[in-house]
Amino acid sequence: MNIDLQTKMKSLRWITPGLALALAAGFSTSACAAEDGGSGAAKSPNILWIVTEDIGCDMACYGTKGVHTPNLDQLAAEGAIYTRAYTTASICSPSRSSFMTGMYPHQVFSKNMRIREPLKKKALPAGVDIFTRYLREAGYAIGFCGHGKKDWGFLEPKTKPYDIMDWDALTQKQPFFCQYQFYDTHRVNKKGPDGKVRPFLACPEHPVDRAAIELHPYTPDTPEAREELGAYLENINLLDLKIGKLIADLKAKGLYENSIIVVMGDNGPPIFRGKGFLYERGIRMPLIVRIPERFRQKTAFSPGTRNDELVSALDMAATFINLAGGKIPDYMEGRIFFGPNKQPELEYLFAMRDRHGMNVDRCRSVCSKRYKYIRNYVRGMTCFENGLNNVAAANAGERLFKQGKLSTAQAAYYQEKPGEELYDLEKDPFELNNLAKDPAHQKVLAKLRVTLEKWTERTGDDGELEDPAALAEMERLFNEFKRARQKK
Ligand SMILES: [Ca+2]
Repeated sequence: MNIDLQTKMKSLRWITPGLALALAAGFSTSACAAEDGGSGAAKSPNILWIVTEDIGCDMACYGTKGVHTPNLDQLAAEGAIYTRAYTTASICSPSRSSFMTGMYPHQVFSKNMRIREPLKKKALPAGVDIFTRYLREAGYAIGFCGHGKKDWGFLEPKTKPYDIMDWDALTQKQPFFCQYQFYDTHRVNKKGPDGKVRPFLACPEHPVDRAAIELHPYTPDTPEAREELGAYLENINLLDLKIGKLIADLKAKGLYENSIIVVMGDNGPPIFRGKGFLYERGIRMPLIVRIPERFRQKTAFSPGTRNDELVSALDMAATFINLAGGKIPDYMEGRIFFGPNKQPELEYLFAMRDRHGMNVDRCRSVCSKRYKYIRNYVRGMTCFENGLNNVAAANAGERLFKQGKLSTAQAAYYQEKPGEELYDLEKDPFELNNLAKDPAHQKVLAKLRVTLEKWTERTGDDGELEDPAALAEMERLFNEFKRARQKK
């Protein structure tokens, strides 16, 4: 063991009364005791942080029908399921840049989705770093396993963010922090054995019945939408199988009862109102936390808890550093959302969307426990243009829209976005009834508008769109790249 005295002292807070008695009696209570040189001190917990892709709260434990997710459901049954957890951006690069630093995307120069020449990536602001550094400083071995996507919008910092990329090698170290990533729920557009291009990988073990899927009311009900949503849900079944194997391996290694497990997504699924949008489908992520009994203390939750606190992806950094007994840097925006020193729930969470590829937009949102306010700064755009164009389900919906065959809720996707949107999430969870012009809600609207403005000022969100000349050059290079790829 290579933990300094300070870290060891901090780890003592994890001793439960029962364990303290056992230790006093000289019992070896776990497989870890031997690694502690026989001192009997409770070790700091391992932290296994499972990061999944483009996913919503679509597991059986969240109430979704027709999926087969026994492993995630079991984690939720043994731990806590969070129903109001949000990312800060609705697409990979800004979201990941944000949760890996504990800062909002624009604070780390990453509000736009990926930076290509001639736009230059910037280094992180002075003093800001990837949060894994603070866990390493607290004595943790830092692992990065599974799918190796970083996708940060800033230059990689000089301090190495990860030490070990091999799961078996990492789990030899105690305590470890592992960011274990799965790509499965990301769209792949691969040819299947029948030669047909499938948007997602299949899960033959647990297929999803497309006809039985419950579509959200804003989704045009077409065979294309059912196929895409069904394929996406089937991928969640596939993801669940893989997470099950990972947990089985953790158990086989004797580490399950010594590891805190956190499962979360990076942004919403690539379907209507999902990835690319600040609606619930775009930024509300699944979040499941399991704490082994030996690290559960009075302030922590009991197994099977449903937690409706507002939690941000920004909270991961602060929470993990705290679990490791490290020092949380002052610049971080997040709070400790569980564990010792848990901090109170925030009144508001903020999210943003800017340029995605060549799709320029600028939207901001603030949500409270009850309401969500969205500000759309670029006018004259539809959701269709803003996100899912060239996707079969969206195109099929457009055909019906042109024929006047969509409901009001479905048609909104193909109509100009309003400048301001206000939703009562309690009464209207699908965000169908925009209250921004409702006289009865002007006070709420004004309050959220001011809250967003204050946040804009405090966090230095300049919101400026990029230089049009640089964007035009980037578009030219992007199209060149696309043409070259098509020729292959
Ligand atoms: Ca993603």
